[in-house]
Amino acid sequence: MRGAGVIAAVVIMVVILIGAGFYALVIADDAGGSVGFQSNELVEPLTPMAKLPNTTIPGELTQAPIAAGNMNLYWNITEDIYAGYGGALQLKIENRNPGSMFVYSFGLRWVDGETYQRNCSVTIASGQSGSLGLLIFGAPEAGNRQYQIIVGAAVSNAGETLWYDSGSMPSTPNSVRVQALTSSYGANTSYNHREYYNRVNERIDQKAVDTVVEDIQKRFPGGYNLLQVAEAFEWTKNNIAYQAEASGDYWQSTGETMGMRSGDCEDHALVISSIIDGLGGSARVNIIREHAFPTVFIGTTESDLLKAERSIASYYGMEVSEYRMSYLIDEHGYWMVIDTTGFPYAGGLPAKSEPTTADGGWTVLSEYLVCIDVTGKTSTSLLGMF
Ligand SMILES: [Ca+2]
Repeated sequence: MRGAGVIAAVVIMVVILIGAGFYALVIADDAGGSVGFQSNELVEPLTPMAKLPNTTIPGELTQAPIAAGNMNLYWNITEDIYAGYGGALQLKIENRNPGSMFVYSFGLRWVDGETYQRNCSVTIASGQSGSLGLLIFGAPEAGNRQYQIIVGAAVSNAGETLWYDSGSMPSTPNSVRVQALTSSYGANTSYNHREYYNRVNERIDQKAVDTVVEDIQKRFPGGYNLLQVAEAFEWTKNNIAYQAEASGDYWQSTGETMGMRSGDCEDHALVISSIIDGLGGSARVNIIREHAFPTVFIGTTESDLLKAERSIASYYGMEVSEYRMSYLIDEHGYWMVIDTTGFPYAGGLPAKSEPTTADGGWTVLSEYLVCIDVTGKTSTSLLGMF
């Protein structure tokens, strides 16, 4: 699976390197140095592993069936699902059985096709709801298709003295249109365009997010690491409402967005970039046609990339084989996408982008890609061309 993803990424790298060479020559700050990150300033995150789910049924098993099928399923699924590449969903269950439910797996099964499932470890009391988390799934060829949500669970009697393993239970089928893969736009990539560089960095504000940063560091202690980055992604997605602008393109400062608790894509990008900056990491805001999305530096080598994928997968309770990361490559290394308005997880496909291969290649839907380093500094040189 990794092979084709790397091939796609290498194509992107060539484009970016050409852009980097060009802009390095023409952009300089007041002191005559180039603006943006130097290689030795980029901070590589640590890659700790979160605990994977324990799927052991939490009690004495009985062979005498206890009915378990009385539940309501709620799921958010990516608006677009692509041939081969698939999509992502988040599942929530309301337990309407008289006893507790222990859910040890869930997934998506294409009718007449493949099944994608993963382990989880969620106990839900009678009458309560529980979130099972994230599933990243593949898909069949383009066209009208049907899928079922499947839930693997055990249910207890009312006193929780005995548990019965109900196995894998499917939902009724749901219809969806699977989209065809697209071709790469071959976006022309440039770096630290002065106007955008200042527009981004004037609005970066560590102080406006310092309580969020402290809270993330308490929950995921130790040095700057990728579990903190995933938590920053989830915090921003869950606490800043997405609010499209009625007209115009107003870039809120981080302080404004934190006050309003809402904003559109660039406002989200600036908040999460400020949090990454506060955590000690290196972020970027990437501007494309009708969209802006952030990325975070994760390392220089393929081995760094794999460690990063394992760490982020573990944050979501997944094996690395169940996870897929979208990233960009340039002369510095790998930059993971953290677009809180795109696919609903750290490393998910950004908005205004589409997959180009079943194995993880993707393209922005834009003729240009302007990458802006989040340094928190602005550049005021009148000598610069940009
Ligand atoms: Ca805005």
